[in-house]
Formats: sequence, C-alpha cells, structure tokens
Amino acid sequence: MRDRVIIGRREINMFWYCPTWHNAGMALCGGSTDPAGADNQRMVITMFRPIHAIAFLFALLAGAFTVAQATEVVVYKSPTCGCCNKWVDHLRENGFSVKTQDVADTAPHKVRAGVTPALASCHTAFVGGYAIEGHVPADDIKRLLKERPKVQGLTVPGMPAGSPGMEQGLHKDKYEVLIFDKSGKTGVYSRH
Ligand SMILES: [Cu+2]
Repeated sequence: MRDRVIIGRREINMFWYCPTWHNAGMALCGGSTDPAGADNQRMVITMFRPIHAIAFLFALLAGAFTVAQATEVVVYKSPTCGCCNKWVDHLRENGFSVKTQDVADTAPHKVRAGVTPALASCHTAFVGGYAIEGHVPADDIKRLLKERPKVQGLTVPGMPAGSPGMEQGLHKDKYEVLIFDKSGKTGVYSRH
C-alpha cells in the first residue's frame, strides 16, 4: 500500500507490465520477487515510464503481425479441385488465413516443396517455411508451427476418405500424417 501512495500514476504503467506484481510477477519486470525488496520495486517503477508502455505495446502489435503473417497458408491447387476447396474451408474454420493460387499444374510446386511422387496428394501448400501436402488436419499444422521441427513439412499422401475436405458420410479411412525432410525421409507425425 505504501508503494501505491508513493507511485501515484506510475503505478498504472507498472500494472500494464506487471499484472501479478504482488505475487511472483517481478521476474517479468526485470525486478526482484524478494518481499523485502521495496527498493527494487521502486527501481523497477521508475524504469516504466509511459514511453516504455508505448514501446511495449508496439512490440506486442509487431509480434502479433509477425504471427499472423507466419500462419498465412498459400495453397496451390487446380481450379476444379473440389476437395482442395473443402480443405481450404477447413483451415479457415480453424483460424488460418488462406490464400489460394489456382494453377494448371501443381507439379512444379510439389518439386519446390520437396514432395516426392510417393508423398503426393492433390494440393500443395506453404506456411511458416513448411510445405503441407494434401489433406493434413489443421491441428497437425498448428502443432508443427508450435514445435517448429527442422523438417520440410507434413503430408497425407493420396486422399484418404474422412480426412479434412474428404468427408464421405460415415465412411472413414484410417490415415497417417507423415512428417518428411528434404531427402524424402518420412516419419509418422500423427494417426487419425
Ligand atoms: Cu484432395
């Protein structure tokens, strides 16, 4: 309470940064959690002037922008591919922003993606530096972007029934999402 009285309006800035200041949030502020560290607390408070709050907000916005850019999916597909469009819908429903590119031939994009014929499906997509081939579920892509392994990307070879965009009533094939590297080596990323 003593700090509150002393700090006045700077306390407001403080709380922008340190919502849990009175608990264990001092690490976030670069200060100390030492309960006897009243001096530390005051030192931290003088550091957080409004200009810092503004800079911090800009940093947050820039970060959010980068994330939004990183999660934009660019999909190369034939203009007549219905299941490709349904997969795009599935991604959008799951929060991805998707840009579609209708192309007469997806093969050059598969080569660019490092997708060998054995790993190929209908559409080829790119997101966050990864290649995504075929009907990969959105959750697997989210996991990939979170874990960021050093690989080329994910694929669901062929077009298994029941994968996102390939819904066929009650009929569902079991299928695997494969993770693959530049040399075409694969591993199982998830089973559905
Ligand atoms: Cu398809």
